[in-house]
Amino acid sequence: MKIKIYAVLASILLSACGSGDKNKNNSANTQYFSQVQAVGYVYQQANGNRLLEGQSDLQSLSPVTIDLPANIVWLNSVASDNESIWSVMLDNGNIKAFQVSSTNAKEISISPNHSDTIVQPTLVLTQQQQVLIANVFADASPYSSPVIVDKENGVRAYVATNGDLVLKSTNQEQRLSLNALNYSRVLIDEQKRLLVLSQPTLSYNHQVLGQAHQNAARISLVQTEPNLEVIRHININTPDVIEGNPLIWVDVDEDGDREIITTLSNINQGARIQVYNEDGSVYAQSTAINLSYRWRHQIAVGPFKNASEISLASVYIPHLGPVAEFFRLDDQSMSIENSGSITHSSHLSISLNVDKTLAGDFDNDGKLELVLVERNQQRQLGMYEYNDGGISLDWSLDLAGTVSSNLSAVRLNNNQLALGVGVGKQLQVWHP
Ligand SMILES: [Ca+2]
Ligand SMILES: [Ca+2]
Repeated sequence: MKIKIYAVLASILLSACGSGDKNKNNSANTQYFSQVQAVGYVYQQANGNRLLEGQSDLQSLSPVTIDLPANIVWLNSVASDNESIWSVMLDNGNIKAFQVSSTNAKEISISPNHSDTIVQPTLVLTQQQQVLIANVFADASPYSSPVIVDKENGVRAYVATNGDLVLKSTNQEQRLSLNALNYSRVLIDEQKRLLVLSQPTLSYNHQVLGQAHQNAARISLVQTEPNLEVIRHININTPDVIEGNPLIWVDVDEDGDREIITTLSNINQGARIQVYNEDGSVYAQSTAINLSYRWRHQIAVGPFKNASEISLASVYIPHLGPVAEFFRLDDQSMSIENSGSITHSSHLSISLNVDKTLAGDFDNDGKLELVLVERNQQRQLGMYEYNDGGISLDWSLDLAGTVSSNLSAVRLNNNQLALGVGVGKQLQVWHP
């Protein structure tokens, strides 16, 4: 695999670091940073798992509501002691940030504060309290978020528009000609290895992210140290493809090795959940839907049923007739309990926003809730719990408007959870 290393004139690039006062008609510049304190991804965790640790009682809180001049497309959050910082990417390209507490919200500076293209942001808070968007604006795909590889030195990895996977720091750039999908998430583990979708394919004509976004025929496992290099490609054999981008890369059976959770689809059977070992062998797989053009949306891995069992929460056919599914993962059985149809869903329409859902304990009862959006009006969040008889709507939060962004949640330093969502021109945050 070809690696190109470019020396970059760090002094020139550092001088381009934004002050937050940039002329908003100019394209945003890529910023260099170091000593990262906290990172906020639209998909919550850098391993793709949309699960929050910690707990809070959101039902006892009134939301803090912030008015904005345009609709919120993407929402990111990080903790700042027992308060939190929220950034919004608006549909006019403006980017704003707010420091939020249980009773108050104040606007704070963020850099850049405008992007000519709507990007999927990664929010960074440095130890010097700078609030930054970590995206690379020169050649990065706007449909993918950069991941922070090295917090101390601000090294990040991203998918370029030409399909390269790029590792970038202030004074060095390494590129891998990976044929990565432009919407692929870049996941990372504790060894600074990356997981990326690659090898676009048109072999199955059903794209849940939008017609312009092909499916993937390959998962690439990549090392970043000592050099950016492919460890292994896991090839998906026809007629199967990987449909959608919410890969999850966690150790589901606590044997020390991570598993890779994917949604595979084909024209004959629709979608199934397939879990790979890192060597490319199959760890477990679910049964298929057995209807073509029907998708499953894998969301979060955690102890949904009880503390001693690890399950995957997924939504079956999220657009047409959603069913919440919990697959047992830790014993490889993929045994499943269905709720029957539910009135909320995780992916409300064909779009790149697969993040209108997450999981955590938001009512302080020690059990996880799967948070979904009401399907018709999209003005309510539903909190679904795994019960002995199946899955039920436990409680809900009414919203001030229609959901327009991803859901975002953050664990504060006191272990409490805050939850936020963009509803058109308003940001609502339930903050303990
Ligand atoms: Ca494992
Ligand atoms: Ca709970």
